[in-house]
Amino acid sequence: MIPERFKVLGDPESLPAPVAELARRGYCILRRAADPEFILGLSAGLDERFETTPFSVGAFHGERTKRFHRLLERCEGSADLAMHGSVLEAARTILGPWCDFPEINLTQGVEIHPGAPAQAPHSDHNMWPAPKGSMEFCVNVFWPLVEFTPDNGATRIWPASHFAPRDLDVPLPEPEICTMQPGDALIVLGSTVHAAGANRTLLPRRALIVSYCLGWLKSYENQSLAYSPEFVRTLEPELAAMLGYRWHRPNLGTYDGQCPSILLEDEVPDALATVDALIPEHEKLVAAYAAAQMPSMAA
Ligand SMILES: O=C(O)CCC(=O)C(=O)O
Ligand SMILES: [Fe+2]
Repeated sequence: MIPERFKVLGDPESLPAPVAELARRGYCILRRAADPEFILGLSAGLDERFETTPFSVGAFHGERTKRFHRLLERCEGSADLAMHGSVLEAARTILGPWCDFPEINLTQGVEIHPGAPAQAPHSDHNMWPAPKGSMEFCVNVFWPLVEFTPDNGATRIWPASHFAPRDLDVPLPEPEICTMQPGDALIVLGSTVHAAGANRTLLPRRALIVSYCLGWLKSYENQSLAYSPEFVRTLEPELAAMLGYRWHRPNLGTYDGQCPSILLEDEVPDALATVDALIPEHEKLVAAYAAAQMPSMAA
């Protein structure tokens, strides 16, 4: 069984396996999605960044956790994770029915330090105050940089919790503990209840998070402030688009009335025409209205 909203994706049997599992269970783990050596190399390059990052403030993020953002600029190689083929296919397939293309919601390095209590179980889509149940708002991907164990805070997941909004009066059942190795990737729907576990060991539990959301939403991290045009010019166009450097029909995320990819050109004119970026339905409406005006204009 899959929730009603995924029926638009077609026959579950013909979906890529991770997407079918996301639709059925609300999460999936891709084992060995990346080379463990590559992941350990990324982690080694982040020692100083984690060292200098202050502890988070507030009970949700957790005061025994460290988190930093703007990963694409701060962690060389992280663009490969953001653009990982199977992960991106899953994000695009799940979010595709409701937007032209997904955008990056956030990129984050996270350390759950010794003594950190378990995080409050939550669904990440609750950051958007809109009715839930008819579409997915985001797809999150956790890349462990160390082994995730039941003792060091491995992510906890409540399977099938993506079927219906959670009733806060009903206690949650026992979660699945996502034990994983560097190189694995855990993909979680925005509707699925999950949380970081408690760290009862002596070492931090370290991971990277890449979250994708509907291309027309306000994202957790303001991507186009996080990454300057000078930096984005160094990225591939599909990733630049997911960082706010492509407009989203109809007429969203524009710069001076045009597609913001203009900022990636060598010269940006000071005087620009405002250009339509409509969806076919709007184009038809506008054209039909213009056609209906023709006779009276001629008279
Ligand atoms: O780090 C984890 O295992 C989960 C973190 C999480 O869900 C969050 O910060 O929203
Ligand atoms: Fe979360």
